[in-house]
Amino acid sequence: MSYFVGEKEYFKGIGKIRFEGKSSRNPLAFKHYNADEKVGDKTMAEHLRFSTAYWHSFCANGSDPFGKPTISFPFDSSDPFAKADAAFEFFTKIGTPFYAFHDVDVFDDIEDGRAYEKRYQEVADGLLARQKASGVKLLWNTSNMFSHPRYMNGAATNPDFNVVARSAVQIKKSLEVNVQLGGLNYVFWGGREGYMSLLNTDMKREQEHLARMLIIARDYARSIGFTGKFLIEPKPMEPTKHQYDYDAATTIGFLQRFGLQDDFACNIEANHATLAGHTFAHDLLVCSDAGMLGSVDANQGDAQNGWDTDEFPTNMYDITMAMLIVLNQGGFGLGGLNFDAKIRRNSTDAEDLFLAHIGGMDAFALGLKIAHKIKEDGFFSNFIKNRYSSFDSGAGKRFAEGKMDLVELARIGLDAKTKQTSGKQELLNNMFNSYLFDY
Ligand code: XUL
Ligand code: CO
Repeated sequence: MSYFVGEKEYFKGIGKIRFEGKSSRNPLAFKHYNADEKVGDKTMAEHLRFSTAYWHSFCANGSDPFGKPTISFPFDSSDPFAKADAAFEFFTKIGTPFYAFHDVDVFDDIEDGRAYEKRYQEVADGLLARQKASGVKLLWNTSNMFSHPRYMNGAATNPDFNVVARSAVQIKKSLEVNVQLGGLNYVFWGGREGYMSLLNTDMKREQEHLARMLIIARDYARSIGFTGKFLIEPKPMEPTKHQYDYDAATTIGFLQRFGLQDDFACNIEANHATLAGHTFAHDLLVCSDAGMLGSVDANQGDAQNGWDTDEFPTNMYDITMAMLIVLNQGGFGLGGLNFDAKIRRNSTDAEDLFLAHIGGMDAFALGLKIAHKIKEDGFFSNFIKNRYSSFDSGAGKRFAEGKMDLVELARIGLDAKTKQTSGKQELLNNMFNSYLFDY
């Protein structure tokens, strides 16, 4: 595998990032992520399926509502092929086997729909060549239908049909590119699919239009040979005040209502789950329980801020809980761990992007190892199982299986002896810490 496919090396002075083990003090080495090391019956690379996000790593320049760009790239940002060369150099040096992008991350957006299609195709051909040269694969692509001013009132949920139709240009072309690049999933994140005021919004109609768009996108993609999963990425708000894909439970209900549950699953982003007032683990488990946990946008928010800070993940408690849920469902399937995360605005050294990914990959590798041990030991799963054991036999079992009516249940209740049973939360917290910190 070559480290870079272009003529030029962009990240000079930084070589392939290698595993050196936990005693290493080399900041540009992995302490836990050892791609070929087995955890249970799979290698770490097979379990974790890391992906680099194009938009944060090669597009976001540090500008925010208060300030200008701070981050300068080692490539000409207006040249999509130079950008792609730098991106694939980065993927191969850091060792993320997958990547993900929006259409307008890989080339500058074009107003004219036909010119947009033509340019996207040229760039897609270039991406395919780089995928082949490097072995890096497409975890998912998506269409950015939230940045352009035409989408200020929504894309598929826009009250103006012409805007809905223009958004279809992007979806259709992105699906064609996905099939060409062998994408495993296709993502819909509806940043503007929601409302700011009910005084100007027909919510029912907008949601029905959104479902129509998902249905016809699914049908078209299947007709051109897409065999992967469609993923909806829930987020409660930001940029819209109220987004229709609020959280995992809302999204799953929506998909089931329109009969989309077999083709679609969720892409759960940690910082979106916390914005919805949940934990990362909560939204993961809601999806997993429904058989609809497709993939993860790995990041974390800031406990004191009420917005999407998209920080690289470092919180071992959250990460270990996440990996436990993924292991319990037997892995990611077609999904993976996509670092939808950005370096801070004042992290301006070229190596900072590498350090950020190393931290995230090491944290998930460590979380995987701990979660594997927790699963093997079975302490928590046995505790939970025992807690519900009164439903495993006799009357409790008949109730759970739907073989008991309310009259019989109440009759049993008249003589039932209820007792206090401790939930043992402190014991469980202490046990979890003992796994995390190995004591
Ligand atoms: C926005 C977000 C998006 C999606 C893809 O909060 O997470 O980048 O992941 O559109
Ligand atoms: Co995301």
